[in-house]
Amino acid sequence: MSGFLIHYMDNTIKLIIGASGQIGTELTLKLRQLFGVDNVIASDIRIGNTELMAEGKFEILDATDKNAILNIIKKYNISEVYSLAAMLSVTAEKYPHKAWDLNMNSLLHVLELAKEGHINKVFWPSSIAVFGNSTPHTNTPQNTIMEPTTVYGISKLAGERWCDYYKSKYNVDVRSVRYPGIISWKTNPGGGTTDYAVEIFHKAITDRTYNCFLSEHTRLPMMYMDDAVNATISLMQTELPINFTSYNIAAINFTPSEITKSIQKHISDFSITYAPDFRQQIAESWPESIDDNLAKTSWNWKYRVDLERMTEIMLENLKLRYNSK
Ligand code: AKB
Repeated sequence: MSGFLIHYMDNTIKLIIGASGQIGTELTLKLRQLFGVDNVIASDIRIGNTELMAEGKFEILDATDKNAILNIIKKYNISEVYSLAAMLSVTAEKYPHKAWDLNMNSLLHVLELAKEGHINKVFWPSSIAVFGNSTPHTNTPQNTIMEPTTVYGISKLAGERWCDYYKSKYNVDVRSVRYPGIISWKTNPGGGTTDYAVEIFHKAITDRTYNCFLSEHTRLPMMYMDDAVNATISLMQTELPINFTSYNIAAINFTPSEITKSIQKHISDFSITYAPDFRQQIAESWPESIDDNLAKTSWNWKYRVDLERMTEIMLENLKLRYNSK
């Protein structure tokens, strides 16, 4: 992973719940690099990719089982938990009750464990899905109208309120950002509306064409994985006062047509077709761009990877992967 090389003086043991997922995988790898393999415990309900499994400790864990989480906390003397297990926007529409159960209980268990004094610090991801049709779509402010229309968005908004409640009522140190769509090549996303922006790179290499489930001019906020991981770790490490629970963070934003043009600079015969489906409605309810001034001024957040650089990194790494098969 390119990017930041800050070294932190921190020997606390960290547990990642949902470590086999898209963000979990790369967050775990980066935390191990920064804090030492023995100080980072990965866990998930399913095993992760070869790199994640080969490198360090891994536990099979059901994020909805509070006792199982507590047992791992005690076993490894964990003091920080990154609680990433969640069902994303598209899958959550298919299984609303299961999604609510997973997204809420996994968070509430960790907040309770922090309240009971078993752990000192919690990271929990929120999302741009907390916003809805009535939210201003351009430069969406930190504090604004929030009327999410998806089960996933409702669970993220409720989660933000729970985090805030535990923070103000029980003094739990819980930190959070609202991730936009995250783009990466190591682990695929699964079940999200922004997943097209990863699929398109795979298809550009394997098929030279992509049939997009969003329409040509649907603009969404996005971020390259290194920036998302950097945001997460720097928020967890900052000693500056963290007064707000879930921070807006922003990097790039683009439409399917714009990302196509960026890919065509490297693969000139790449083409795209459009067949918008039910995911179009979800995308249209979300912001096009995000105002992240509060994160910038509160804990010095800044993204690094723009659309052109991200396209280069994605194509370079995926070409290597497909050529080695
Ligand atoms: C999704 O598309 O559901 C996620 C998100 C924006 O949180 N990537």
